[in-house]
Amino acid sequence: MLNQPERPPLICVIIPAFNEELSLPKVVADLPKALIKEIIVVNNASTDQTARVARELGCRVIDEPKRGYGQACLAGIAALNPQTDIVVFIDGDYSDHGEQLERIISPIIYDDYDFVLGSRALGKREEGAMTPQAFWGNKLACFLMKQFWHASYTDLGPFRAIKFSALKKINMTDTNFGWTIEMQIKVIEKGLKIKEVPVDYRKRIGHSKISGTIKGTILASEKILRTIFKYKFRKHQ
Ligand SMILES: Nc1nc2c(ncn2[C@@H]2O[C@H](COP(=O)(O)OP(=O)(O)OP(=O)(O)O)[C@@H](O)[C@H]2O)c(=O)[nH]1
Ligand SMILES: [Mg+2]
Repeated sequence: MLNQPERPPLICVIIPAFNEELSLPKVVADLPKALIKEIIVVNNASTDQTARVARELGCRVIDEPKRGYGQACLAGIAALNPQTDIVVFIDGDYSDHGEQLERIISPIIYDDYDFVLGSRALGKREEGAMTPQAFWGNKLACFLMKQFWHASYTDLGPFRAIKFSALKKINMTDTNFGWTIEMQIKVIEKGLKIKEVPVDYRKRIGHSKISGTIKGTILASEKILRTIFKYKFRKHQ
């Protein structure tokens, strides 16, 4: 595994968080700490006590004043310990099941996968956890990735793991809703070893910011489609 079998892999978790003071304690409590070197909470211009709560939970807090899901993830990556082997992303709203982290990292550790996507389509979804527009929007995005890249994704889920070396190769740039699909397209284009595993999903704690609002749904759908076509039709250097 990871070319360094003499030591256990160094695993860091990045949690992008915008006003998640209520859910963060549960997210952090469920993560299997014995497997994790560090949890980085990126406080994305929160107006609540997200940063204080995260610090009290023993997380490293990075402040990112510029809003955006991808912006927060990029700030987390920039703060990673250079020795990191595996980077895990998980949402801060307690929708993902952090206790399933081992499912996400095991294929990297034992089977040398580069990227593992937690698929909510393959796992159990609590009723109402995903809005129909999010579910079908993701299905459409996966269908287009199949047509354009022969990809066999079933979801654009946020709970995912990637080797740090692979993450450096794909040079992520999206600052908001295109983040998850950018990563999925780029790992294919780089010829990396990809696997999906089932993960469960439940209703978020706190207020919905994207999929539960009309504006969020339109903006996210538009951005996801635009990202697909941008990578499909851009000129290859
Ligand atoms: N919406 C949003 N989320 C952010 C931002 N920065 C960080 N996040 C975090 O990104 C994660 C995903 O955002 P969510 O609002 O849960 O997005 P979603 O899961 O698509 O939709 P809902 O759960 O329905 O709101 C959460 O942990 C947020 O706190 C941001 O600028 N906007
Ligand atoms: Mg959510």
